[in-house]
Amino acid sequence: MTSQSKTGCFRQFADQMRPVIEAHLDRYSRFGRGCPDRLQAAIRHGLLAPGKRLRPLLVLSAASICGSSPARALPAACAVEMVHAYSLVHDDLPAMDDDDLRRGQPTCHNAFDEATAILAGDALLTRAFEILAHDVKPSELAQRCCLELAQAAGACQLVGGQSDDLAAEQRAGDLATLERIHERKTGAMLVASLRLGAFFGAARDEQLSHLSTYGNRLGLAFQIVDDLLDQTGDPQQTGKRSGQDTQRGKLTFPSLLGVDASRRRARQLVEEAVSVLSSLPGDASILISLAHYVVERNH
Ligand code: GRG
Repeated sequence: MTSQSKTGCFRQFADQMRPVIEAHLDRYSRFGRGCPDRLQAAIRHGLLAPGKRLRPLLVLSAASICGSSPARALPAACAVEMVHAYSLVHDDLPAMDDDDLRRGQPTCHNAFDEATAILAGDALLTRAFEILAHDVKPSELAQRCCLELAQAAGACQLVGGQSDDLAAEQRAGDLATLERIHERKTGAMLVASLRLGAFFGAARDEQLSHLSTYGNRLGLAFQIVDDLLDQTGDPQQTGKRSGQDTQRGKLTFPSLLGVDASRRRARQLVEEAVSVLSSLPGDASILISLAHYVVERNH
């Protein structure tokens, strides 16, 4: 099977749902009275810049595979993208990765200023939980989504992974350490996206556990490809500068394993991810195709 046909199903779903997700993100990032114009512009700069919308697409795919209409899960999909956008805005700051290009545009602190970028990130993070609390019904489902997302974005997962990643700069490390960092920094938000979507379909514990395994393997494969793109990618396509990881002395998969073994590890992780989907009752073709897209992507 060609790579185009393996990824076609996801691409078709993404092309159909991305404009819907983006219309909701547009609406959710208009704050009204009280929000300073410059702050709102910075929030929208970080959020609405052309991203892949992978996490919201995972929410909608998991909702669908577990028997819910994807439309019902749209507020949760937007909440996850808002947390992701906050993490990118803060990751790009001078105190963290100090990047000047993101999603093909100047990073938020470059387009505005550092204080405004910090506040834009803060506002994106809090808006995510406002959306869940306000727009997810019934309230028990909203509470469950808030808890899951807060844990994934918190000190033991996304923030903890980021902290360990920064601490690992310029230091030697092994594969187990690297994978543990990225299971939290990259994987936790992918796992949370899938679980939030599955909550809408009232998935059983066993289904949730399979989706978590899929998300964990997908997260590691995604990160390996991200590291490879930093080394070998085309900035015109990735929308960010290449070679940043090497420059900062980051612990990465290609620096530990080499390029070829990293590619093999990413493919192996995708096979593992796909294999757990066969035990799910719904049609998993979008998630299978998405996993292949993650290793084939060039941005
Ligand atoms: C600041 C708490 C905090 C965390 C930052 C997201 C993150 C953690 C760092 C971004 C740097 C990075 C390269 C992370 C690895 C993978 C990743 C999350 C890439 C960006 O996600 P994509 O490729 O981006 O889905 P788009 O722009 O398409 O949404």
